[in-house]
Amino acid sequence: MKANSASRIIAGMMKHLIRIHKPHRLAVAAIACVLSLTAGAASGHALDVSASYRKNAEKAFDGFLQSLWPEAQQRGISRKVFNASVQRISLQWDIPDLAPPKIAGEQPAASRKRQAEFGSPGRYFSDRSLNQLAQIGRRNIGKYAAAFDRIERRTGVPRQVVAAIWGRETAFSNARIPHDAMSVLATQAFLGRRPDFFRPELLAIMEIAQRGIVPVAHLKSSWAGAMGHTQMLPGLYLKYASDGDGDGKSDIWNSIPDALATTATFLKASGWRPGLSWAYEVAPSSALDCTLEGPDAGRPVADWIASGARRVAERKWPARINTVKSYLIMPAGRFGPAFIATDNYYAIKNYNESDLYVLYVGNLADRIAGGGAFKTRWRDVDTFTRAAMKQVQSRMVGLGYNVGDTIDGLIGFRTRTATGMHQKKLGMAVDCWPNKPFIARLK
Ligand SMILES: [Ca+2]
Repeated sequence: MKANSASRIIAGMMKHLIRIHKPHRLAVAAIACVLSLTAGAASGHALDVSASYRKNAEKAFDGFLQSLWPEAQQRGISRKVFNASVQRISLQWDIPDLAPPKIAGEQPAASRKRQAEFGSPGRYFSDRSLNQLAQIGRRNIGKYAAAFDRIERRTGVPRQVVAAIWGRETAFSNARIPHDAMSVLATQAFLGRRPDFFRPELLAIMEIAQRGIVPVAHLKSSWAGAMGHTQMLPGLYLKYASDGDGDGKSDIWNSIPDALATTATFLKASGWRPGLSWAYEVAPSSALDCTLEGPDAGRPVADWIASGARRVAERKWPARINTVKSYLIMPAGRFGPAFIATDNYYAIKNYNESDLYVLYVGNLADRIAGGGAFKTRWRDVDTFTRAAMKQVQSRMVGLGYNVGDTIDGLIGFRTRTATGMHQKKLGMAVDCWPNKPFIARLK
């Protein structure tokens, strides 16, 4: 693919999120892969609102912004900074994931949520793009060696892991982040699907403006409000801001070392344990009970080994690992790789709650360190829309199973373990994946 046409395709994909500038030839395919994984990247999600709704909403929005003043004041934000923030904020009607409230008797339909079919996690793990990203990652680890040395000394988080998050989030800063963070966060807090989540983030970015770390015009984000080279929300920045280049301030928007240091500080605070891998892939022949997957069934590694856990490719377990608390992870049930994960798995998961995100970052980190693909192949599984999977989950809740805090249509570990438990009860093969023959038995 020619670089020109590739960057056109990428730019089209990223209409609402990020634009590529000066793509490195090698980086183009890898970047396209990373960015296509980014939620909401697809276009065609804009709201369809009448002129009257728009006018009334703009007016109500002004009232909403003014109503934030008491909380802003409590946070130490001055009237001057508050007024300047309110003045620069404008509703961003074209960002995805909006669900406008009823205003003056009118309520437009929410913007379409992406109803992508999802199936085997295998499609996220393209060897070609992961290897290209790993190559770019190694080059950047060389380029920023001094910063990574300091970060590792301070946090104990390996450079490969921090670099992998950087690669996954912005393709090593090859992506440009075009949105005004304040306006995006205000829009999400007023018109978005999760106003309660975004309201404190909006106040947090006003607090960042109050601190005057960078000019307010530098506060750029994705359409979902994530900022800087490693894409952090304002609330996380306020908690974990770190100085990676030693100039005394934490500028995650302009300084790559600062962004990397802040991300590593977050991982350390999320329970990163130095000296341990994020996970150890285990052979399918280990035949571990897939209903024991997840954070609730943690136990010492020695217990898994006693239950038959063997590492892939005859690898040895590291020394002194027997007493380390660990967890079984089987993202595709018995239809893909299985892992004995450490607390470091959940530290990465704290950055992004998707198991596939953790696996992607973990595998990219391993590849940057010289490793390769997972040894067990992802096999084909039946695919579902979220709406269809929600129905399946509702039926399982009706049978008394816990499929997670919400019926979300995603096949997370609770849906997988509940599937396995019901398969046991029905006398079916226990694979912990809700394939069609299993769903047929739910009716
Ligand atoms: Ca700095």
